[in-house]
Amino acid sequence: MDTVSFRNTDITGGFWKKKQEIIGNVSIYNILKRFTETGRFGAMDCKWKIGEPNEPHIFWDSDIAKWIESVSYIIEKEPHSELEKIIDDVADKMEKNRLENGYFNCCYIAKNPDKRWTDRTDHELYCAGHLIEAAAAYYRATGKRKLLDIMEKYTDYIYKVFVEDKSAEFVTPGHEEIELALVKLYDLTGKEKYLDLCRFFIDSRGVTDEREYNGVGHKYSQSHLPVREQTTAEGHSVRAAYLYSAMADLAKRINDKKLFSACETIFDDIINKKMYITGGIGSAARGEAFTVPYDLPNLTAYSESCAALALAWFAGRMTMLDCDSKYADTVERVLYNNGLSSVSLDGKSFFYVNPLEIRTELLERNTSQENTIENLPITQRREVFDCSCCPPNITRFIASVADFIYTVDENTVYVHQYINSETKTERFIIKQNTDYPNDGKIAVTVENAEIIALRIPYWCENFDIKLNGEKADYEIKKGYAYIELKSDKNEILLNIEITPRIVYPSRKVRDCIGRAAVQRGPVVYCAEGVDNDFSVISFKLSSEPCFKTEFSEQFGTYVITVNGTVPIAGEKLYSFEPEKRMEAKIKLIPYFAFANRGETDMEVYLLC
Ligand code: FUB
Ligand code: ZN
Repeated sequence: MDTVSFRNTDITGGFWKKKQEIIGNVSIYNILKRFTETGRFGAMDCKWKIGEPNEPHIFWDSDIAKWIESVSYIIEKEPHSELEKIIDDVADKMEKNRLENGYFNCCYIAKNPDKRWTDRTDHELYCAGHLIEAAAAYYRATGKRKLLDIMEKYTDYIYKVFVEDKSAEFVTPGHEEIELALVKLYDLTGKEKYLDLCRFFIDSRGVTDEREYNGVGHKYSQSHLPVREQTTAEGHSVRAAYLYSAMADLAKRINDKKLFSACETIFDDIINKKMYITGGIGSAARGEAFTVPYDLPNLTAYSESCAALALAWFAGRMTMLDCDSKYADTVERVLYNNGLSSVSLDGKSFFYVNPLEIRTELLERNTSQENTIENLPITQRREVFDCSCCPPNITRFIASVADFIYTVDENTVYVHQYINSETKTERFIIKQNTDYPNDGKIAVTVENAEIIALRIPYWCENFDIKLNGEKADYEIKKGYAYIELKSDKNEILLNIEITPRIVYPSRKVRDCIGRAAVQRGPVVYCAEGVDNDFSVISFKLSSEPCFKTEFSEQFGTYVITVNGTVPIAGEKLYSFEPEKRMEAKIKLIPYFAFANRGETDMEVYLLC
């Protein structure tokens, strides 16, 4: 099964078109501005001297690279000479300032080029990986080779240092990323050497006796076991999900069943024990990491934006190996929740951390106890962070969101995501007309396919399917409805009932005991203080909830009102009387839109 690249698809309207417009018209310019002001673009001159402002950071290259990659995806659809000029300028600087052997890292070259490859924790390979992805994307978008040539020469040098000479002071990257980038470079160039290098890094992880990362143990960088023996998601969650994505990529390219099986076992561990309802992963701030199963606190949820995006990339790759809806369901969970909460509705600012609860009265804890481990997440998005990995990751994710829609094989089209769009591959022409997720009606026309497989989302209770106006015959396999197509051109109407539903988390999730969330289709909801004149944490859902929905232009989807009760004021700290409650209605908004109207309380899980 092959993926259908976003390059083959135009998103022609609806929910994601608007999101892409905001990314293309606002976010990439705002990030450009903030990355310029903070010295990131200037650092590509590699001239920084001690005492000067804007000291380059070990992964500034990756910030620039992800911005280039995002822009490449956008200009591939709509050329833009000024943006190209900025990228060409970066390529010129890299060409001028790289070392003779091809090495480039703006921080090392400015500060200590002779120390290169001495510190596994120092992100050189992570930066190289992002630059490779950027170079491949820019070449595909424009046909310009300079950046690609620079990165091919650099990759050849990395191959020499790590595989041939073994002259670096470590064997595998402390932060995975280059592995999946090497697969992209291999796919673009067809050069086996790049796949071999990816395989070298993946096969060596957890095998060689590398020193512990910052004293936090081998699990932090997934180096505790050879990858094919790993069964649980461990350590820093972005590192982990990038590695798992690359493992899935490699498993597909070399048809490695053991590697695929490790990916599936780890994936199941994530979605069954370590993932938030929003698709967030890495619940602990300490180490930005996975912790033990079911340890999913709401107030202190870390849930880094990059980690959720990486989970979607991992899941998307797994879809190519096995058409089981658990993968595309997970992509969808990220898409409409943690993926989108990462960026403000106006596209200007970003969350790095995505909590599931905000209690403004507790913020004092942050200011009165500086330097404690348990800092509460910030409550408002920011335009840039000192560590600003998330903003340009979100832009490249949304710009290429159509990557997630289809996979195909010789005669079958598999539809994983429902997005209003038009697609042309060498063989198939496919169109989707839909207002999903606001509405569950999806009209798909497909030409030249013999079978179409439609994902029936995990949250769906009722659906029907028509083929060319008649009730369709279908067979459900692993969450997909398979329909045989008898004509060359077919119209399929999938109608999925979308109504608000209550989601009860496992009682093993300590923070959620006695609480439940509300979900409408794939969209998870939350309550904000600004909409409700009582404390949202004390609202209790009725046992016979009556949902009312109303479309909100501001959020681009529905808001929900539901009935329940709130405590009558005046409770004592301790009392021999049970709490008295009165009827109330609570307004819920999509989780992805929280914190767009000033600092206010927020709850995903309501008492039930
Ligand atoms: O270390 C590079 C990036 O910065 C990681 O992926 C994020 O978690 C943040 O720590
Ligand atoms: Zn990040």
